[in-house]
Amino acid sequence: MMFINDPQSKSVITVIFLLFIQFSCSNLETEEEPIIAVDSPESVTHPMDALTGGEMQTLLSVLEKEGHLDENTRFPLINLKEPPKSKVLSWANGAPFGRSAFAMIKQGKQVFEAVVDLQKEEMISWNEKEGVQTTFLMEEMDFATNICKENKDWQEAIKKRGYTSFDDISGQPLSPGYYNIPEEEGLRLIKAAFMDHGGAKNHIFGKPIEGLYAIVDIENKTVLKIIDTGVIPVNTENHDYDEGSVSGKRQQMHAVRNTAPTTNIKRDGNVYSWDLWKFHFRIDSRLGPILSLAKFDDRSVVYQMSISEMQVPYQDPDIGWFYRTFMDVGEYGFGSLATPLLLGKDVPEDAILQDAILPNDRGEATVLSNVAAIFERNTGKPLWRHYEGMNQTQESRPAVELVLRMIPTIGNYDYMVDFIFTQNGNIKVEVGATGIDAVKGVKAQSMDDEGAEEETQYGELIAKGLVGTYHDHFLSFRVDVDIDGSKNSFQRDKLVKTKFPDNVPRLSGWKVEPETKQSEGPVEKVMGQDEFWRIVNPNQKNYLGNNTSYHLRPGMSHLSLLDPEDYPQKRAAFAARHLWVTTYNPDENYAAGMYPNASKGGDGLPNFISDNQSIVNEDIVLWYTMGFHHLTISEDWPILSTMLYSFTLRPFNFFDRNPALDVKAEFKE
Ligand SMILES: [Cu+2]
Repeated sequence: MMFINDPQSKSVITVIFLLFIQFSCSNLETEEEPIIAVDSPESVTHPMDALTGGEMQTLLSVLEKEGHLDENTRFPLINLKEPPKSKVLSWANGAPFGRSAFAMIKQGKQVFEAVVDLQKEEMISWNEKEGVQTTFLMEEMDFATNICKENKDWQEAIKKRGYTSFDDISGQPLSPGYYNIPEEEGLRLIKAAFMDHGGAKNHIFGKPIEGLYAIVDIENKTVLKIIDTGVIPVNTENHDYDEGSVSGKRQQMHAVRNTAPTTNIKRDGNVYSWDLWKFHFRIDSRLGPILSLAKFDDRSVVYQMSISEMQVPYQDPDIGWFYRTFMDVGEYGFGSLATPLLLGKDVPEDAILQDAILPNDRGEATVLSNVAAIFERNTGKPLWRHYEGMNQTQESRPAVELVLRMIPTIGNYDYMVDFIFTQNGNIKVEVGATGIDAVKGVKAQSMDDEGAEEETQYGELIAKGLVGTYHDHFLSFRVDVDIDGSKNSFQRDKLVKTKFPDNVPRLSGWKVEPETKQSEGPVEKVMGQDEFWRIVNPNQKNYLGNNTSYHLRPGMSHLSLLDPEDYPQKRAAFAARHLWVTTYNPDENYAAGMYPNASKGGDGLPNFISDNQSIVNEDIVLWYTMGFHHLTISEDWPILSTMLYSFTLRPFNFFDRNPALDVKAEFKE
């Protein structure tokens, strides 16, 4: 979910939102020069490198030459069109490679997709896409909230709430979802909710102007409807972080530092090496961090890994809330909303920070400073250890890790996305959810108040007059595994109860029954059935004759509870299963399809698996759902402590023995 502040009141705009508002025009009518135009081509040294500013300029030049660039042309998405996988895999360092760009183009109501060869400066394809809604543009989000203020009904509703000026009121440009509502059919809508940001220092979500919502028709530049369900008194409390501590006794602490000033990280262009790991990293405006070609000891583990989509459905049937089922990656963009990382706070003091160069609405390159970090850390835990009581010997090895981090902020929520590499061959994906709960203004100040029960049916009272609405977060990670090569199978090792022989005094135990999944589809996990998920290379064996494999070790993960026939569920079908397996297809990158905004469902994974291809000894892709229900609590307010969720890829008979055996007990100076 996204928030754009009223440009008239920049005092409360955080640094990052200021940055983004600068990137976009303040409304659809005006034009502004880009703040930063990067037109000198940075060096591209790897086929997976993100587009440079110079390449974005080349894309625009080719479109202009072909007559496809005019004043109304906007770019909801521009990113690298990767070379074919076979070419990337056979590419040798220093050899030439092709460069192409993909562009999603919006010209008025029309949507086009273009692929441009950046070296030949030629158009490869130009296709119109009908019946789809693109990712929102920054300028549309600004426009949607500003136009409401010019609407008479909106002004009346605000005056009715005691406001004489509109200066302290901000709008939230919310995506509309899809609900088969005839008067909304085919329109490009933003649904807006409003906040009073007067006097707010840290965040502005504590003073919702509840009961007042607007539906804005972006394409026709009109307010379709103002909805006023009645006045709810606007919260007057102070929600600043330095107010209202629980104990009032906490003292400033002596420094607790995690520093690794002697870096073991080597960087060659966008290829990083650390310990036995090597991988490529780039930042994409839609997906955020993309990890490619991850190898351990020169053996392939992952061809590519990134988030592919996220859905955040709220659970309140209220007219101002039911539609809130945000698809943050495809509707807003995880890379374009990446935020600066603060050394010593968001990341360790000696982290290496990296900028992103991403396109704005007009396709011009802009720089987002310090939005990615790479660092190593000593976990303070043993990687392995044993105390041998028989002879009183002890051996321990310290567990150090490499972490790659970005933190997109999608309006009220901040998502820390980490890729973590360990010396024993694991890759862990960890997401930390923090930021601000989306709250609904209610009359109840306490659960003892009359009416409080009714007002808290779909959320908890987390501050006076504020209900944290129940919701979920479902993230789909696309993991193109290449375990020792591209041809892999997916195996479920099911643990089954066994009956011990009658001559054994004990009754039962368990053994493993492996099952190779035959064709594309979701993995239906049965409650009470313990199983291990493995990606197996049927063509490679370790020295003991076991096929090499990696274990996908899931973390705690919840599934969607929505009705399968419900539109939000159909639009984010991925959220109803823990895991999906498909064959590799370079055009299948987004779990809910290329155009999730106002989609009716069916695209993405349900479409990818519809041809039911064999996945045995094939190039396969895993789609892991990291889902969590959020029961809001008073400790969430006024800001959420970071909650962590993760899954891990862990070697499973991939090595002949423990690959961390030779980790040294001492660090060198
Ligand atoms: Cu939440």
